[in-house]
Amino acid sequence: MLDAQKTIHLADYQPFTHLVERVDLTFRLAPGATRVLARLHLAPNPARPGRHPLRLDGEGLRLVACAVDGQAVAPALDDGGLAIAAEDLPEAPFLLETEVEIAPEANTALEGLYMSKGMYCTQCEAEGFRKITYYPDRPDVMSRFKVRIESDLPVLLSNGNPVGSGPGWAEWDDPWPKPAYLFALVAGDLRAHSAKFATASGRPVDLHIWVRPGDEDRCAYAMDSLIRSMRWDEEVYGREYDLDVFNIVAVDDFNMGAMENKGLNIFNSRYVLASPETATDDDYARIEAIIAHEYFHNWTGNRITCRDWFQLCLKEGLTVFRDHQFSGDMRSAAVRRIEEVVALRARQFREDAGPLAHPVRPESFVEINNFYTATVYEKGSEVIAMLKTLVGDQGYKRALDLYFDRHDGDAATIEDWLKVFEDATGRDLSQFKLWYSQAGTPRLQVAEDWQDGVYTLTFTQATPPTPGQPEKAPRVIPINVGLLNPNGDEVVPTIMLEMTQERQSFRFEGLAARPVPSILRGFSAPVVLERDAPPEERAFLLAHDTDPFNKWEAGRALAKDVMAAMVLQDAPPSPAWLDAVAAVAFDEGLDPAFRALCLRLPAEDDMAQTIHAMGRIPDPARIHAARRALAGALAIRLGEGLVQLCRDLDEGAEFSPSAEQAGRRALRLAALALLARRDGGKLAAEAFAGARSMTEEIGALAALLDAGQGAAELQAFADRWGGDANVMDKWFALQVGLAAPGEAADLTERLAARADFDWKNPNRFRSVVGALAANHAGFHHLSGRGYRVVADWLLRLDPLNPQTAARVSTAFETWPRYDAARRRLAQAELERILAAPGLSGDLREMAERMLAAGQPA
Ligand code: 0A1
Ligand code: ZN
Repeated sequence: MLDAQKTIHLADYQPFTHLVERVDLTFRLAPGATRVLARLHLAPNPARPGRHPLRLDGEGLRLVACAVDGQAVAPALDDGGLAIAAEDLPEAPFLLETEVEIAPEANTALEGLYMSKGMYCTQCEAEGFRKITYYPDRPDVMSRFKVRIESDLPVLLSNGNPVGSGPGWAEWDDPWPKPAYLFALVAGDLRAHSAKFATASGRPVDLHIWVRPGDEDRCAYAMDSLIRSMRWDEEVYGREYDLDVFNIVAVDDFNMGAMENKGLNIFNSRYVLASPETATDDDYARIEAIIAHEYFHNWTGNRITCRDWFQLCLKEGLTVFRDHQFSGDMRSAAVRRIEEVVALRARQFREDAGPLAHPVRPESFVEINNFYTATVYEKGSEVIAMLKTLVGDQGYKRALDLYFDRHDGDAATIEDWLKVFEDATGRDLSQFKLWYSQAGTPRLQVAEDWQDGVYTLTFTQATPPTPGQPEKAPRVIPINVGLLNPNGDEVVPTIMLEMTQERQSFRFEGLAARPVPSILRGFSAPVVLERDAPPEERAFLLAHDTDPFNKWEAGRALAKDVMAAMVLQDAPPSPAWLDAVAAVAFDEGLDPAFRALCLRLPAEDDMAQTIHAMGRIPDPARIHAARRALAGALAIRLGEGLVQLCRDLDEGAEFSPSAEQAGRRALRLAALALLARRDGGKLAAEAFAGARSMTEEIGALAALLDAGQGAAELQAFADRWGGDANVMDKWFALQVGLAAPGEAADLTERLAARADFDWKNPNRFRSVVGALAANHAGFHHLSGRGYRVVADWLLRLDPLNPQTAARVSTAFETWPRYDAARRRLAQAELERILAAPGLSGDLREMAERMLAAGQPA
C-alpha cells in the first residue's frame, strides 16, 4: 500500500458506479475486536450507464462475511478494498451485507474508529470511514444512515436523532443524506453540559456538550458560543438547524481542531474546555471561533457538501469566511481583521512562497490529508471576501440565497459556487476564477503621480512562479483605497478599485493638495503590497488613517522596515518608529486591544519571509538579535509609562472573557513584557504571583522567561497544573518557544525525556516538537540540532500517526530561503526522512514535495 502512491487528478472525476440509497450499521464495540455489520441498499447509478463491478474502499478490515441479496459471495480483496464482479451483481437495486472486525484500541493514527482514554470515537474526514467498514468512501456518495451501537458504556452517540435505547444499546437515525466522511460514533463514560434552543421557526433542539467526568463545569463558554452561533446563522444567513439534538464531544486525542460530523461534532478538548483559571483569552476566542466554524458547516459542508476532495475549499473557505464574519460581529471587527491577516501571512503566505505552494483548488494530490492547508482554508476564505467586495453586500446575499436554494442536498463544485454569483449578479467571473487555480501570492507595486490637480495611482501585479506553475495570468484584484489630506483629514473615503490587468492606472480629480494614499484598506485582497513609502508617510498613516487595518498596517510596515535595516545594514532602532509606537501605546482614545497589537513586533519567521522577498538571504540569528534589540529599545523609549499602563489596566474587576476585558489584559501584558527587560522581571513576578486568570499567569511567565528569569515560577506552574494536560501543553510550548536559539533543541530533548511527555498525544507532540519548529532561530540554528531533533521525532511518530507527523513536517517548508549551510543541513534531514524504511505515504509526499524545491526547475 505504501509504495503504491497514486496521484489523483481532478480531471479524472467520474460519478460512482452505484447509488447507496440507505445504510444500516451495527457496531458491537470491543476494544480489541469490534464487529461492524453493514447493510448497504445499492442500485446502479443512472449517471454511469452500463454494467459495472462494485468496488468498495476498505483498509485494515478483517472481512468476516459478505452477501448479496442474502447469498454469500467471496469478493476480491486487496489493500485498498473489495470488488465484486459485474456478473455477480443484479442489474436492479440490491442489498449488500458485510461484517468486518476492527481493533479500535490498536488504532494510533486517530483516523477511523479509535480509543481515547477509554472512550470510543471516530474521525472519518477525509478517508477514515474505509477503516471502519467497506464503503464507497467519497463525498459525492450521499446516503441516509441508521446506526445501532451495542456496548455497556453509558453514553452511546451517533449522527442524527436518537430513536431508541435500552441497556447496552442505542439507535440513531439521521434523516439527512450525507457522505461517509460525516459519519461519527462516540461511546464512553461521559457527562453532559446541556441547554435548550428553539430555532427561528420554533423547532426545539436539545444541546449537549459531552466531556469526561469532572470537566462539566468548563463547558459554559462553548455552550454560550454554540447558542450565539446558531442564532447568528439564522439572522445573517437565514440558516436554521435541522435536527432535534446537537451533540458536541470533547476528546483529548485528536489530530486536528474539531470535526463537523452531522449532529455530532467532535472536538479536540482544548477547543471546548475553558475556565478563567485554565484558559487564556486567546483560548476563549479560539473556542468561540471553532464552535462557530463546526456549527456553520451544518449548511456549508453538510447540507451542501463537496463533489470530490478537490473542492475542499468549497466548504472550508466558505466556512472560515463565515466564522470570521461571526467573530468580527461578536468582537472588535478591526482587531479580528488584523489578527486574521497576521495569521494569513504567517501561515498562508509562507506556504505560498515555498515548495508546498498549491492552488486554493488543487488539481492533483497523493494524500488528501496533506491538503487541509492554510491555502485551502485561509486563502479560500480571502477569495470569498474578495468576491463579496466585488459584488457588494446585496449581491453576496442574493448569491448565497441562490446557493442554498439551488444546491441543498448536493455534492457541489467550485463551478457551481461561481455560477450562483454569476446568475445572481450578472457578472462574468471567468477571470476571477484564477484565484482558485493559480497558486502564489500576487505582488502589487504602486506608482504615484500628481499633476495639475490630478492624482494617479498605477498598479502593477506579478505572481512569482510556484511548483508546476511558472507563468501566471493577471487576476482580478479589488483594491480598497482612501485618500487623506496632508492635515490628516480624509478627502476620499474608501472606494474599491477593480484591477483586472497586469498594469492599470486610476485617476482622482478635483483634489486641492497632493493626498497621502491609504491602499488596500481592510486588506481587501491577499496580496503583498510592495511600496517603498518614506517612514514619515507610514508614521502619518499610523497616526491618522481612518481605516483601522491600515492604521495598524502602517505601523507594522514601519517596524519591518526598521528591523530589516537593523538586520541588513546594522542600523540602530529608528527613533521615528519608537515615537510613533509610543504615541499609539499611550493614546487612551484607542482600543487597548488595538494598542496591544501595535506593540507586538513582527515575528522572526515573518521577518525572514520579508527579507527573502527583498531578494536577500535571511540570517535567523541576526533576525533574532535585531528583534530583541528592538524590543529593548522600545522598552527604554516607553519608559515609566509602562509602569503606569500596567497600573491603569489592572482594574481587578470580576473576570469576564469579553473582548473588552481581553484587550485590556493584552495591553497590560504587552507592557509587562517590555518592562521585564528593564526591571529584571520584578513586576512580572508579582503579576505571576497574584494572577487571577490563566491569561495573566501564562502571560507573566512568558514575560519572565523572555527576560531570562522565571525558573522558580516555571516550577510552581508545573506543580500547580501537572494534572491538567491542556494547561501543561502551554507550559511545554512556552519554554520551547522562548528558549534561546542555541538551547532550544537541547531543551526539547530534556522535556521529551519527561514521563509526562506523552508523544502519542498530538497536542503534546505539537506543544514540544511543534514548538521547536516554531522557534525560528532555534529550529534554524547553524548547529543543525533543531532540524535534527524535529526530524528524529517525525520519524518516531510517523509509524503511529502519519497525519500529525506530516503536518508538523511543514516546519521544513521554508528551507530553500536560507543560506547554503542551512540548506544542506535541512536537505539532509529531509533525505534522511525519505530514506526511512516503512515511511508513511503522508510523510513521504510531504518530504518529496519539499525536497523538489532543491531540484533545478
Ligand atoms: N473539517 C474539519 C477539519 C478536519 C479535517 C480533517 C481531519 O482529518 C484529516 C479532521 C478534521 C474542519 O474544518 O473543522
Ligand atoms: Zn472546516
